[in-house]
Order: sequence, then C-alpha cells, then structure tokens
Amino acid sequence: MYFPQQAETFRHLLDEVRGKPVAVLGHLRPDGDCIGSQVGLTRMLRAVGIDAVAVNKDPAPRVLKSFIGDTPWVQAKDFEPQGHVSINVDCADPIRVGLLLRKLFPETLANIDHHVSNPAYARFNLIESHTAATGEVLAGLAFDHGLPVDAITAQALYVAIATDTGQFRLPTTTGQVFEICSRLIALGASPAGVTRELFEKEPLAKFKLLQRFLGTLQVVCDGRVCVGHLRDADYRATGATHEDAEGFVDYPRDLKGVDIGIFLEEYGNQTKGSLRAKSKRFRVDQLAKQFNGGGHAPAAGFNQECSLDELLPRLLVAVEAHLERLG
Ligand SMILES: [Mn+2]
Repeated sequence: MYFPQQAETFRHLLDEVRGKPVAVLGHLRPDGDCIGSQVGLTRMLRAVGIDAVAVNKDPAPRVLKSFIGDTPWVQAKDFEPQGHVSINVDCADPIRVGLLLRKLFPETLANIDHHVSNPAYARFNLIESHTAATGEVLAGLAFDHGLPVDAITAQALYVAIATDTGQFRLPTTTGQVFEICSRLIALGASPAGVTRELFEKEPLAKFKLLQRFLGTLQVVCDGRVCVGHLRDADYRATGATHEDAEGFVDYPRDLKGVDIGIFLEEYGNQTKGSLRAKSKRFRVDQLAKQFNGGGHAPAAGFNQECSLDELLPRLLVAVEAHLERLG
C-alpha cells in the first residue's frame, strides 16, 4: 500500500459519499496538479457510481484544457448545488477555493492535499505532506483501494504529478513518484502526449514575453538570489497573458550558483511573488509567509497589495536576512 495510514479515513469517506452528489473543488487560478486532481478524483468517484462533478472558480488554463476530456466540469458561477457535499483537492486552506465556492460550501466534507501548511480543516482530512503532488496522493489511494482508473484519469493524474514535480526535477521527485507514474502509464497516461500539450504548442507572444522577462533578471545576495519581473505593460506590449508566464520562475532559479529564484508579477496595484529554491533547505515557504503567502519548502508564493517598485526593496532585505539565518 502507498498510504496505509489513510486507508481507514478513505474507506469511511467513500461510505459517507455513497448516494450523495459530490462537488470536487480546486483552488483559484488552477495549476496542473489542481486540474489533474479534480479530474482524477471526479472520474474515480463516478467510476464507482458516485455522482461527482468538478467545480472551479476559474476556467482551466489553455494548456490544461484538453486533459479534462469528458469529465463533468463546471465554473463556480454556473454551479447550483443540489445537496452536494464538497471535497477539496490541492487546497492548503479552505479559502483557496475562492469566496463564491466558500459561500456555497461553508463546510468542507473532505480535504485531500500535500501541503505541509494544511491545517486539516475538513471532516475527513487526507494530507500527505511528503508527497510531490495531490495527484500522487489520489493515484496512490486509487491503487490502494482498487478504484477504477481509466486512460483519461491516468493522464490527468500523470499531468498533476509531472507539473508539480517540475517535470520530475524538483527535490520532491521520489522513487514512489516514478513507481506511481509507471502504473499510470500502463493505464494509458502518455508522457509524450503530455509534453506535446504542455510544451510544444507555444504562442509566439509567450516567447516575446519571456524575452522581456529575461531582460529584467538581476543577481543579488552575492550571487545566491536571482530576481526577475514583469509589469502590466509587458503583457500589453506582447499580447501575452498571465498564464503564459507560468514556469518563468525556473529561469532565475536555474542560474549557476543561485539558491533561490524569484519572479515578481505586477497586476494593477498588486504584486504576485513566486519563489523557487534548488533545495528544500532554503525554506522559501518561510520567506513567503513573511509576505502573507505560503507553499512548500522549495516552492512558494505570495500576493501583496502594493506596487512592484515598493515591494522589491523590502523583499530583498527579507531574503538577505533569511539566507543569513539559514547560514
Ligand atoms: Mn499541488
């Protein structure tokens, strides 16, 4: 078994939802793990006769749309609960589903996640903080309990794991990750198909945006930190969208000698920060917390109600102090 310590809770959860309609909720601005997990769990439940639907406040990003397949998928604004109970996936905090869904579901029946900061806010909590992705938890649970996994489910769970491990490059990538992925491939997941969808259909506007982003990179803290940014004007000038900037944070992190890469994105009068470290020991989750954010030790983020120019100097002071503390 992959998750023997969750077996009892998961069995009780399945008993609890039998005969009830289930809404599988994910977080705002859904990423690959969120969408893959929503699709995967919705299909696994439907395969055993439970009436499940995936609901998200935001639409799926362009590159992830095709992985939904024929899975029932509704945007929150079009969703009317009819006695539905809710299961959150990949949501470290109940408010991550957004205000609208939080209002529709003030109580969360179950919470399936891999974020270490998850406070176990639901009636059934299945949190495996040592895993790479919520998709890994769901795939493991499906295998442990013999739930049917069809090809679309396998592909969705594979996408969840592939994206949250940074294409199997992040320190969260374990032997179990490959073992589970190998079983998903046997069930119909296609690594080459996923690569084609995610990386081989790039719009030119994205490359123009990347060119601007790379032009902003600056190395600070004795070469240990690299920061880059994008402003509203960069999106306007290139015609690119915010989802085109997904993954740009890897460039500053990937520089030789750099421990922490930072990507700052200005949205009107807000600034979003993404932090990526080469190793878990740099604890960028702690750094993000100082700016009201959170995440994982090697990958975290935050949102601040201020301009990029106001945020940047404060952030650099905080990063310097953080690195000094770590030694
Ligand atoms: Mn995740």
